[in-house]
Amino acid sequence: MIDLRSDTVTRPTAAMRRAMMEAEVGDDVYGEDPTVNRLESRAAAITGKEAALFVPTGTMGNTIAVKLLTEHGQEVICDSRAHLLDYEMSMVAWFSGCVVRAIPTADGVLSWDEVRRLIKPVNPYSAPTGMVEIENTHNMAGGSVYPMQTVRQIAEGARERGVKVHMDGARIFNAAAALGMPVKEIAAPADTVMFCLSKGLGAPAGSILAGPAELIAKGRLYRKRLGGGMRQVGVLAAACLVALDESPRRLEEDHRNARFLAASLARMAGVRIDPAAVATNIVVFDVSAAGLAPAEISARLKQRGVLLNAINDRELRAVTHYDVSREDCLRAVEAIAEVLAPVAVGEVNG
Ligand code: TLP
Repeated sequence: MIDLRSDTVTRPTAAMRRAMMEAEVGDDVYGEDPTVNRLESRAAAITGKEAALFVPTGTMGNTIAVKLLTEHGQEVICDSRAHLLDYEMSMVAWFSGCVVRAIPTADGVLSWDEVRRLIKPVNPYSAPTGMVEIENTHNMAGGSVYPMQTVRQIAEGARERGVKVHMDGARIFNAAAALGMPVKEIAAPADTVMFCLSKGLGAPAGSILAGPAELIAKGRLYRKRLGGGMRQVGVLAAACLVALDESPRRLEEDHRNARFLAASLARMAGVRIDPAAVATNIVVFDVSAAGLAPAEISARLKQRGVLLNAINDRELRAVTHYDVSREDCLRAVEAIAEVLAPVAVGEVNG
């Protein structure tokens, strides 16, 4: 099977498995797991923040960030296809008691002008704005990367108005590779940043929430409340340390494979995609003119050994990662062409 459903499907490398076996561990709820402590200091340094917290998932990292940066009854501004809004089981409301103000965007990238118009001060009617969330790279918008100037404008404008900024940097290392810029520079304007070790970096599980030390100390308590106190979790942190050492430098290869997929898809009848907009490892393409529903295309591809997810009734998403080679991408392109070809000439005839 060629698995392009997500970069979450990557399996730990031999080096990660070795590190897991040899990990020095302790009870992390007591703060005594030396490998977790090493990972957290390393993550703080990488993100340029005072402190970092190891959490089991990106969802938990975002959930804790929203709780730390808002008060009950406030509003969170984000893009309308944000992971926080569509894929996190309404934790913004459930855990933090906030509502989401979603801004539709073409490419997942908010502008300060749009955000500025929606920021609400305290008044007797509205939910006051507590925070803005920036998803960088943006998953469902096709791995788009925020221009740094936009991040800085949003963060500066928000700060002037007493509004916090959280960056969902699940794939911030992909943004760093695309921009040729260190992660800490990308995260600098945000109050808190979450990144995942379990996506393109390939660790079996784990994410990081980084920010000011005082907030992260409080975040540790929320992590416990959410059931995320993990004891001898150095076995996972050890794999995450290997992921930080080895994986970022090869992300550009995933990006090249994604560009290859996008360029090949752009030549197919019934497919709409702008290959120039593919900046990282996610390729979202529109098949509404193909005459087959995305879910049906996905099912037919599965029969040909290619896994791809439909993300709505118009689009499919292909994600490249270290378990798919250029050869695999070529085979995936051939399979997609095969599935779409009879439709393009009118399947009804056959
Ligand atoms: N994304 C997953 C699915 O949940 C859709 C994927 O396959 O891409 N922020 C962003 C931007 C994400 O893409 C994800 C996961 C998360 C947060 C949540 O991370 P986990 O899955 O660790 O909770």
